[in-house]
Amino acid sequence: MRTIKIVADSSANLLTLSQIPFANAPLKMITSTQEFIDDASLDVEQMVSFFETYKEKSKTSCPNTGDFLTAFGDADDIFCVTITSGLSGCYNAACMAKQMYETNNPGKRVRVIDTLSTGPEMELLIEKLTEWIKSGLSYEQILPLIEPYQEQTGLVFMLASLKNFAANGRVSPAVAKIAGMLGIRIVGKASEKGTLEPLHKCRGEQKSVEAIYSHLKENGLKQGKVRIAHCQNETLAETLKNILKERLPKVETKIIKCRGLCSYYAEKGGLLVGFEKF
Ligand code: X90
Repeated sequence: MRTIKIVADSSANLLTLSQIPFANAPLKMITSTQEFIDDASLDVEQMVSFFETYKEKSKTSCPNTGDFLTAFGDADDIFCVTITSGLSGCYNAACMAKQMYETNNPGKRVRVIDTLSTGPEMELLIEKLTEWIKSGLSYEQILPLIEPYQEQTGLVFMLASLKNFAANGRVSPAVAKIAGMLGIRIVGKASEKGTLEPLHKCRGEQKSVEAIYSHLKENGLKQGKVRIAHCQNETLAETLKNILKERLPKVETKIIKCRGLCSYYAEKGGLLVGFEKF
């Protein structure tokens, strides 16, 4: 029997999977004096509090090739799920790791998947991969199913600030300015190219939740799955969950806490919503 493993960078907010061998390749949040590694040992709440008051420069860095090789371990067949190549070097590092792994271990295979997204949309794909593997499909049978499934999922989010996006040159200063205004929440989506696309400026959280709901509905959600990742905003995540329960009772919703990377960019209060377009 060939062993199958799923590997994901830490932006997927997953540390373990209960049914399938899994490894997390951690990103890092870096300041001039400290490094936060986004693995199981990270105290996310402490990190968020730290960045709330930290005024100096900070940045993030993706796992390197070696980190991905460590995550691959010695599995025969690997699905390696990464954050969008439009905003991070993760995908490239994973591709280099794939080349080395396959060269050094003839017969072993790695499929690197650029999700053009992050967080809960990555989680949906990982759940789907798990489902396929558990149902007995082989690696070869699963490969052609991945892209069509990716086309059926989306990511919408609500952020109170784009401070860390702007600081790292991942969004234009003009967009960051809007998101910095008191009480204004930016609702946006992952674009087709895997970049941040602002959709609405909302006054207050309740309006932003309604904007998220409308987006889900307009993009085809009827009975599919929704995964809500939040950065210390359980209340708003619950609000959205209740709206979905009431208006689209067939939808199955799960709430997740952001780990380090998503928390760093989403900042306190931020919400990321992965959904199926059916
Ligand atoms: O390589 C690195 O240093 C990581 C850079 C990651 C930048 C994006 C993180 C996004 C976190 C915030 C809202 C979602 C925006 C999604 C756009 C595709 C989550």
